[in-house]
Amino acid sequence: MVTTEPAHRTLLVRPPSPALADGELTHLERVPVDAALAAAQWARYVDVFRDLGWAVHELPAADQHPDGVFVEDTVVVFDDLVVLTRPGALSRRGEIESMRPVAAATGREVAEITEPGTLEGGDILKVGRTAYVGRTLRTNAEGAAQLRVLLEPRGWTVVEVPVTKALHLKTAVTALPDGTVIGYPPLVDDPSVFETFLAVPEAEGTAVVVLDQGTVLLSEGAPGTAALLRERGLTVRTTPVSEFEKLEGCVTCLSVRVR
Ligand code: CIR
Repeated sequence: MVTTEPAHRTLLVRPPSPALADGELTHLERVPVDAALAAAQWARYVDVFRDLGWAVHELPAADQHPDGVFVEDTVVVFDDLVVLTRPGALSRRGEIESMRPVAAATGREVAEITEPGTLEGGDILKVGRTAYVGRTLRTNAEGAAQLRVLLEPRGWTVVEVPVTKALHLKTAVTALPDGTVIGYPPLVDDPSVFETFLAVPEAEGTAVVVLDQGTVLLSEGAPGTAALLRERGLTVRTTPVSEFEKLEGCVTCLSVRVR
């Protein structure tokens, strides 16, 4: 049987700013960033999805926002609800403006985190109907509370997770297609908050994007994690994101997957 992949999955992305090297840093030391390499890595990352039949929606470049490429932090999708965030990093607040029309164009209901709440998408990990919300320097109690008010009536369970060793919750943990939470132990405050937890051997291995029930996308910088996940029967695709990892980014934060 021949099946054609309908473009019912849309990838929201924004090209890297020429000022990427000036992006925010919280836990890492600043090191030189190769802007040309970053642009090439970004294009390769987008191609992974394009080749799989995803529709790609490219947001306008936001050259004045060094961290604008990390679109995951600005919007989070829950079923038919799109939540525009309010970044905790002041330098990132302006990224929301250009995301507003994109959120509206999804045709879904749009809600927005408002002052004094702050919340960044990197702090939201969805596992089944549970939304784990990292409490970090970027996502405050009020932001988490506003999200809870939006999600609980829609049948979501909201679990707040203290995060002190990583920028975002999803810098420390993400989830495999079967819901197993994976993380790099030195970055995880308390793995027992998750129903299941699998330790991976590299910090770069904590972030996976679920491409389908049997396939994940992982940083090229995590060969040990790739081997571990393959042993579990997963197909692992890898892509280089070293220039974004220097800015505390990863494979999840370079896009928002609308499906
Ligand atoms: C920041 O500190 O905001 C950026 N340099 C990195 C954001 C990474 N976002 C993410 O993992 N969701």
